[in-house]
Amino acid sequence: MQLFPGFEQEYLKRHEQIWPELKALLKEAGISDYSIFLDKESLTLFGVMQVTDEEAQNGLKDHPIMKRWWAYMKDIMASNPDNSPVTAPLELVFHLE
Ligand code: RM4
Repeated sequence: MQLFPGFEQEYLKRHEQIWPELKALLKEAGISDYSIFLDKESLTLFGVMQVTDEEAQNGLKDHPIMKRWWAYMKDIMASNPDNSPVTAPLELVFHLE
């Protein structure tokens, strides 16, 4: 994902104050150990999460809470016309368990 310049603190603040209902929704969709890292130079955001239920995760994009969060976030990060964040898949090149 891509953050707009000057919104580093605001992005942090919004996630420190993440809505409890969004947190619950993500967990219900089988998401855990969800971290987002910021590359301060490029302002690229890297999300890493465990997903136990791919189907439930795919259904998130149509959920009203998810849609409300994306609408709330679109002023500070690159977004698609449906307000979902612009994302690019990352290729796993190494993993140590
Ligand atoms: C991000 C972005 C993601 C969401 C997290 C919680 O800024 O909106 O889609 O999963 O917040």
